[in-house]
Amino acid sequence: MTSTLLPGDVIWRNGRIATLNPAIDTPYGLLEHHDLLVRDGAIVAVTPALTHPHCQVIDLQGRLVTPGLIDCHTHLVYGGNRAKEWEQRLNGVSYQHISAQGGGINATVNATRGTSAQRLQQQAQPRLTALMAEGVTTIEVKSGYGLNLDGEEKMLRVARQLAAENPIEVTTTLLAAHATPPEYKGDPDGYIDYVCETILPTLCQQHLVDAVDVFCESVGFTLAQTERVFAAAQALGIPVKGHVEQLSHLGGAALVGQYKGLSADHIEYLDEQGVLALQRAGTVAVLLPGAFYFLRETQRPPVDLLRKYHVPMAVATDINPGTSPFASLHLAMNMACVQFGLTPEEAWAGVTRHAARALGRQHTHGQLAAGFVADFIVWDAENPVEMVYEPCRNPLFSRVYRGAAHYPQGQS
Ligand code: DI6
Ligand code: FE
Repeated sequence: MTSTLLPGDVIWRNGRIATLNPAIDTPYGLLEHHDLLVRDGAIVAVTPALTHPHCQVIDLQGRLVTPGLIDCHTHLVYGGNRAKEWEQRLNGVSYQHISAQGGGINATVNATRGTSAQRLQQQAQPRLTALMAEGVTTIEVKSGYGLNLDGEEKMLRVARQLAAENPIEVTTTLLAAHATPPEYKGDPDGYIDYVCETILPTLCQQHLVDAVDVFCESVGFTLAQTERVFAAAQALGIPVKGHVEQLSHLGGAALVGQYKGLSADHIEYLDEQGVLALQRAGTVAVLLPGAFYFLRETQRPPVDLLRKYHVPMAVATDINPGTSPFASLHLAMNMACVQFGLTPEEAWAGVTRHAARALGRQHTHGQLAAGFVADFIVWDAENPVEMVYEPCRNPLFSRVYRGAAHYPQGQS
């Protein structure tokens, strides 16, 4: 099968292929002097020196190749920004005071509701472009700043439109249970009714929802409210994930495990019981060091316990205007190493194969192996550690999405 070449096949010749395939027992699953055989946007083989009577050959000239990066937790689409609020906070104004003046998540809800879909898309595009320029080929985008049917639908449609207009795969997550909107002030249970009975089923029916997320936190929703949303999602056959144990320990990660969720995200306050629940469920732990940094947190996620129980760790940007205004997955990898003690190889697994699992795409994305999508990055770098070590120097040479190469301006 692997050596039967067909017209139209493309051989990417002589790369140093960091496959991130855990079955290959070298750092990063690295294979020297290997070729990638690509057919119809997918990888058919990773082998040494293919012969090529009829098909196109692209010479990698010994360059490093990795899987395309996957940012598995983002709030990429939003209106406005919260720069003034951040400045106020650094000038000593309390978060409660800012919230009482309509700040915080609800400030972004206001701005997002008041911005047209077209404008939201225009504003999200530079953030997406920045991530793509670093080699991101799959991204998850959450709703959560509409908090009513129209607003959530608008955000998810913008995410789908970005996918239609860019060489990137976008998965959409409904985060209607992000905060209680002003119309339901004092009645979060009433809002959860509306989420479960109206927003979720309507948007699922429109095929806008790949997964469902809840902000399970003292400033978000209780464990019981979270469970109601998870049960409604499960009844519709939609996988769940959670913003859990970020600022306190409520038991949200164990609940995500109970629902065999895709991922438990943030998890600074996760305990050993919660780690075991993730292990049993096969749920990914998503680390978000940008939010940890921006909020000047001191409680670190339990990386040693996650390692001990072999819970896969992903790393994502969490890009959002309130707690992580960074469109850089390289920087998130660097922060995961510096702040949380991941090794660079763990950080790479966190933005490739483990991030793929957090999106339910572990059988097709996040590794360079036969049967996986032909999403890969060619780098002018010796070693994958360089992108983690020096996050502001981007050595991307070319970005290949479904077998088609995109070169940054000025190269070809
Ligand atoms: N956790 C966070 O850190 C963000 N959302 C969430 O669930 C905050 C988002 C924001 O402040 O706009
Ligand atoms: Fe988030």
